Amino acid sequence: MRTEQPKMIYLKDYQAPEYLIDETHLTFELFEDHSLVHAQLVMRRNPERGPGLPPLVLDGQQLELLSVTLADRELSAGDYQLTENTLTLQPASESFTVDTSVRIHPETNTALEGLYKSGTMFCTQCEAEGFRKITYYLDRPDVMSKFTTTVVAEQHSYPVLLSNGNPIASGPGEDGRHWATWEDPFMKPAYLFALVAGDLWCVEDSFTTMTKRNVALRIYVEPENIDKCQHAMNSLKKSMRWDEEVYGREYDLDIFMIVAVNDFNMGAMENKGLNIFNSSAVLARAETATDAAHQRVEAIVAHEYFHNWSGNRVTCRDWFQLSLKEGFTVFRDAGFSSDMNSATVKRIQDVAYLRTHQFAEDAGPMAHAVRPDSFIEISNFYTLTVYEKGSEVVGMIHTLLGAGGFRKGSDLYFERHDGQAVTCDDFVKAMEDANGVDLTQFKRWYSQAGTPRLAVSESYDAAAKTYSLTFRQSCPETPDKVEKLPFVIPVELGLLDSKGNEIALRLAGEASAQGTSRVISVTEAEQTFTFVDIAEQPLPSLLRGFSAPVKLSFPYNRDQLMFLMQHDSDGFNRWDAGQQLSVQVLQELIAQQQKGESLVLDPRLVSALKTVLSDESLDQAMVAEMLSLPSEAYLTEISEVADVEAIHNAREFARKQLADNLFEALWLRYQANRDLSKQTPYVAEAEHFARRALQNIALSYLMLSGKPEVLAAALEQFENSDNMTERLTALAVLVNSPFEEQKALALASFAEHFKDNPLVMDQWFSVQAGSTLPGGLARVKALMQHPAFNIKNPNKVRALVGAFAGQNLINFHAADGSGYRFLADLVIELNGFNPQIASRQLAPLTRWRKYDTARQALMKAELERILASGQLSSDVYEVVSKSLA
Ligand code: B3K
Ligand code: ZN
Repeated sequence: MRTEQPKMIYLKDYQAPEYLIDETHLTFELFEDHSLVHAQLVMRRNPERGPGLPPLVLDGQQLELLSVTLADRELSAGDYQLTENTLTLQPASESFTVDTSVRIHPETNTALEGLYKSGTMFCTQCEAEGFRKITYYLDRPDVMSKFTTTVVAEQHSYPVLLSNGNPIASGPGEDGRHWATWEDPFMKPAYLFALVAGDLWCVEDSFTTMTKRNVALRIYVEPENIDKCQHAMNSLKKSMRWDEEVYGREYDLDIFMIVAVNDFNMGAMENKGLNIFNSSAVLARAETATDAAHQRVEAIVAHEYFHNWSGNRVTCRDWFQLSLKEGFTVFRDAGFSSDMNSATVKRIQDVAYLRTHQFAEDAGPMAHAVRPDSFIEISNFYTLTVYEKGSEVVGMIHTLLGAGGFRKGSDLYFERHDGQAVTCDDFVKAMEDANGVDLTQFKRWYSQAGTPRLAVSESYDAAAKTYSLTFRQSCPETPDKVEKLPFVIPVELGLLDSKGNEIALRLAGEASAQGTSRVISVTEAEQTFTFVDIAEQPLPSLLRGFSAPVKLSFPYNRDQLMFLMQHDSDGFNRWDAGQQLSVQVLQELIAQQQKGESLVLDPRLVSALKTVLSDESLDQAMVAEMLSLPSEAYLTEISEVADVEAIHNAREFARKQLADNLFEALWLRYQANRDLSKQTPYVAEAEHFARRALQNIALSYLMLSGKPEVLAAALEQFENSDNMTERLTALAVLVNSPFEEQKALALASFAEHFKDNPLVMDQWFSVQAGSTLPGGLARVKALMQHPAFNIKNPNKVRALVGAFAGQNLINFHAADGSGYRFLADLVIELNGFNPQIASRQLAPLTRWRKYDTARQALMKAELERILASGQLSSDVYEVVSKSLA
């Protein structure tokens, strides 16, 4: 816990380090009640910083200094200065060695940063600034060093001793202890350091790289999970091949390891050669993990693997550049997932997520640019903006340069900067140089926060056969108050004629038409593009594939949206037309509800979805996506003032109407797919994901009918499924139904069956936390007393509290403020032992400006109560203080 006043750090203050660390030699002696860390740092003055020998200021937190030696002379207390966060020494020559010994306490480290224990095993998490909790160091990413690591521990409890790189020696020690030494030949910053010691089993495989080198692949887990690693291993091998084929990137060490741990603050970590994963991002098999969990494992394994090049070989100069590695790597993993599964469905899911959550972040008090220019606590900046919007920014470069041009740029980037710590500017420069283009204006995407709006209007001149589209861009003010200049917005578009055919696109001034779908760049505040040879009034299909992260508006009427749903050649835009239609219809219902009128659903939505549902040629996953109404969270995001009850009631009303009106069609598709499920063993592949997705969304609609045959079907699916995807959906529909007796029985039998599997129990918690039936908070409070709940375990907190506050909006936003009070109490408690998780859970309260004045006051009061609660971590302090500013 901090005692110093949190302070703002600015990008403009960046300076290269005064000293460099060429070699880092670490020895860890692990014990049950403390651990000792001996570090030998081979250092020199950074020639970039010129002559002179300024003091050497090493970072260190929560370390008990036992000894320090500078250039072979042991120092006494007067020879150095110690503060809460630093150790300062005075070097006497340009090159020297620093040796320190410190005592640390992984066994009581509940923040899960630095060296800590997860269950019985030791593990580390160093990014961003956790290494300073292990030893005194220059803990910044532009200090890259060659590491050797020796781990010494008791042999019986910790038979497996791992660190980065290749194993070079091991042997027995005294008193039943043993040791192992690892050497990492690649220079790396300290945030990529890792150590694991535990009683682990491993699944082993191998991969032959494009230059025919053999790489050993190992996934380490606790013994009871050894049967749940195959999917992650398959995903790893696919990722390695894909990165060779698509980016020309080959793996570089002789061994690649993944370790699964149960207590982890996020998904996973890309430590060099030794990725450490939240067990939820590794373990997957049919009986215990859903299709979504399988796809998440595949994506995260790929993401961490891809970091080996985008992050590790080429790393960040400073933490303001975080999106350099994260935005790019998300873009890479999205490309991989698209290639492994359905590209359109992947895009739909990513965009729905971005629009709901990143747009909300961008409109809230924590809004920041993809490359922020200040922060208090870097852990707060692992955000949707840095990751997801950062990926969109890289994606726009890809769109502007084309796949070939982008590949030339990435090749140049990796070649030019291998082994370096660089900036987002260096990335863009490589793209520019490889393609001979100027991206100066484009770079505003890195420095300007906020979601741009793009209002589009049309005009058709029948006599001249010209069709003009006028684009007006603007960007709302964000807390940084930075003036917004026009962005470069790539808009992919097409024009449809009245039969739904695509029209050849020729802009005024062009000699000939250039295809039927093309990208235009909007670069000015207002800009008009005129198409010629347009024989009839067309219907535009705009922002195909969501070619830029903007809020586009065009005055479509509902019939036009239905037309696009059927005829647009762009799958993403077909879905998006359906979403826009649903939004219009739902907003109408919300308005009816607010005026106290009786609710009437526009029958066009029913008939549009009926058409979708009866189209057997459509990818079933697409059908499932098109049947999914915009979420309450998204409807909240697009509201001026979100009316919690009206949004919930309108959406539930629409769902019930759709269920009643589409019953036959839903029932047919449900039964056909459930029959197939019964005949086919579980396969984790796109076509099967698609079939189950449609089956499950059909079931959740059908259940709203309350018909006994549907209840019987849900119970049948719950009891007989061989996989978690079907079983969990059946449980969820029962939990959200009025059938109290069946619900209670299902919950009890599920818990009894899976009580020893913590990841499955997380899903059991989430399903209940997400139930929008009245009494949500009481249910969540009761579940916190359940023996499987543990507030110290981040997965449990996310499964129960995160699901409640983030997804169960009608209960969380109860008008009496009880949900807010509950969350604030929890944040205050979490702040005491895990600041990163506390700060994450706080997010729903930061959105207070979206709600009515009564709720605003209640939410603000809770934020103020947190602020006044005493010793706040810098993590929580930053989010709360910015939210109240
Ligand atoms: N780089 C890590 C995230 C570290 C978060 C530190 N608070 C995982 C990832 O993005 O791959
Ligand atoms: Zn990452």
